[in-house]
Amino acid sequence: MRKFWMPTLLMALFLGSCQREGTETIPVPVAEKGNFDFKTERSIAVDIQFETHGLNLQPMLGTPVDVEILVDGRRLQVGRAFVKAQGVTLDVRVPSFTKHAWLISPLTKAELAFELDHAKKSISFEIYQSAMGIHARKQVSEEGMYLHMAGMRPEGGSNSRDFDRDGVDDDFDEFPQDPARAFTMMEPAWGYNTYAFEDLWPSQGDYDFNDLVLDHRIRWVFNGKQERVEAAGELVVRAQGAGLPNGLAMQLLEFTPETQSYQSLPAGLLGNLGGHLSQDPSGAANTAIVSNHLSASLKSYYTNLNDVGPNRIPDTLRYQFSLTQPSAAFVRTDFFLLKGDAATGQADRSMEIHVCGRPATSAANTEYFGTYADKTGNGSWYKDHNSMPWAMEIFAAPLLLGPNNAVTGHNVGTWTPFAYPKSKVRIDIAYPGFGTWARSNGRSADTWMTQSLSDKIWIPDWQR
Ligand SMILES: [Ca+2]
Ligand SMILES: [Ca+2]
Ligand SMILES: [Ca+2]
Repeated sequence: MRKFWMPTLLMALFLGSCQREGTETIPVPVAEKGNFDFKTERSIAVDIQFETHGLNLQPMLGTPVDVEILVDGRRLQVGRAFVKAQGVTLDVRVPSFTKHAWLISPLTKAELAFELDHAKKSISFEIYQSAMGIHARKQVSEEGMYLHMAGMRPEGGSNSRDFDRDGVDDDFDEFPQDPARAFTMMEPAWGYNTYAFEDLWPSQGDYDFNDLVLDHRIRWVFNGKQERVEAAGELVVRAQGAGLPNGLAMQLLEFTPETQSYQSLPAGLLGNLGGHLSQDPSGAANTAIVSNHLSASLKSYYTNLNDVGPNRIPDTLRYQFSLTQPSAAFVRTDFFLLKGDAATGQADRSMEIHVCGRPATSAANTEYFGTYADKTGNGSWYKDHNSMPWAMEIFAAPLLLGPNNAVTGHNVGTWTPFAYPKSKVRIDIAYPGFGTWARSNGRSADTWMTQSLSDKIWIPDWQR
């Protein structure tokens, strides 16, 4: 179970090319064998079983352990778990470029440092990160950590101040009188992730990834057992192609670190939809509709594309949902485009365009798979014959490296939104590191999204 996934050394290949009228032929940067899913993040599963190391953390029960990473010279909290009798377990999403992580006890300031790299090494604690390997950077003594963490705790402290008896101390319980809720985590921890879509699927797109551009963040509520119970999120529609009456939908998926893949969750988990989420009439498991016609759903129509560029403040669509039972799974929200049908003026529920590597729902018409440029099949989802995706979710964190901005609607520290390419400008032209990143299966140039050619991207007016 606690296996490291050891990436095999893969040859970088140029497969195929993109021939477009009036432009030169440029090799498309693709990953070999199509097994690269263009992820700009890692999911790290942390599982520290203190008991197996003979440690008694009784005095620490109910107190948090935080995960912090280094971003732009600052350490930022990206996850939190609470010490249980058995140990600490949690999962966090971090940007791919993350090289170091720390586990911190806010109570005692004790910390463990970890280095994330591609090597497979044994570790003193049961901490694993399946895709790239996570191992102890310094051999911090377990005994030392125990003494330090435990020694700071007042006598008889454990659970003595847990009013609602959910296993989380009042001092750290965000809902101290609610046994069903204990704490919240924003994902990403700052800023927004950006979904960027091509909407010509199953035909080949032009790789400018601006037919629909959405910023997204979500705040999950956990109970004292580290299980997810409900969430609320925001979708900021930043750019939209004018051609089709596209829609947007959401499904809940489970992410499995061991295989770095997404699976369906048991049906019926998604409940109590609110805000801009409504029942999906297709009956597909754990899905909801955001909009059957995004342009019509928005207060003002805008494209933010073509020769005009971004000229409108984007609308923010807010939503909430709950889980019908608390889930310990690594639940992820997957927003997918419903392709517009010009004949009906509505989105076609059966034409789903997902971020690559994420499975279609049962409502998708499978007859489209394998047609035109689509090569979905054999466990590979939504990549074309050049192994390029139709959609990506670009993790927010690296964009903190950008300039300071007080962004209207995005006023989150120094976070800078992903600047999408101008119309007809391929993403690997606008972002010179993209090709290196793709050809290396994400090993190199993992901060490609921070280095663009300024005349190839749109920098929104409202950003300045
Ligand atoms: Ca409590
Ligand atoms: Ca509580
Ligand atoms: Ca496009």
